[in-house]
Amino acid sequence: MPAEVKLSTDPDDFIVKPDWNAYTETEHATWRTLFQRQAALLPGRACREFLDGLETLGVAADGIPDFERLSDVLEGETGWRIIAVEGLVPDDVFFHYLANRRFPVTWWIRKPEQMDYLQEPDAFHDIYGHVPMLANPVFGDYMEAYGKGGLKALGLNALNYLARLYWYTVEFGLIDTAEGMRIYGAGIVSSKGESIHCLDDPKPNRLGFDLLRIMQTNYRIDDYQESYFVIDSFDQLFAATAPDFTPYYDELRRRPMLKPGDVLDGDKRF
Ligand code: HBI
Ligand code: FE
Repeated sequence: MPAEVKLSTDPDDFIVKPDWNAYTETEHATWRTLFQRQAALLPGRACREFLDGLETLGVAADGIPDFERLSDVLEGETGWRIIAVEGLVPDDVFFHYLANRRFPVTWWIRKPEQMDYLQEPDAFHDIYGHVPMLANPVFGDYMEAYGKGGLKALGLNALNYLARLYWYTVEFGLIDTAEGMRIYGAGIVSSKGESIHCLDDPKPNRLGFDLLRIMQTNYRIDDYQESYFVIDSFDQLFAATAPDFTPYYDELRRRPMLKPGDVLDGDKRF
């Protein structure tokens, strides 16, 4: 970790200890409904690594998982642990967690009237969406490297660029597999509507992964994505993001910013 980064706050201050027994039957029922909706949709849509992760970790339909137990199983797979938090944490704290193979999981779950849309992450998005991929060794390494890169980006005033990489990969990424186009992004697999939109709707662009192109591209937080970026493999993603980004940021400052729906001549289209 770069020594020059001094955290704004003690990262331990954001960690909470939710009492699993305090979840209500309504809250577990919300989890079950969301889980079953996605379980009906995701075979043939989500990538094998995600579906394997759910199974390996025992993330299941019965109810909101016990965080400590889930964390212990995950640690046995890849050394990652989950920590419970109230919600969004400051950027530097978020990156510090990732750099140390800790994934912050929001402990609360949405209300029954919010099944289809949330502005902020909740336990279903964070656990169902993000945690299964952390059981994959290559993806786990990518997330750790992203955290280290995030701390570095803060020192270089380049957070806006790096945040787009997270958005278009970790949250809304697609992968081209031998069986066809598949989802790995947490923002998609935790959303019924977007799980269908990203693969079945002809409107959005599905463009080949291109690191600098992604970091030039603004994203929308208020609607389904207009563009998705497609990787060939998790090894490709890890390798492309391994170099020092400092010269990339210099290059990006010279490039124009792109709108979410823009398509360039050089883009590979799927
Ligand atoms: N905090 N708990 C939490 N979860 C996030 O996904 C998150 C965050 N803080 C900041 C943040 N994400 C973003 O700044 C990064 O994606 C860049
Ligand atoms: Fe997320």
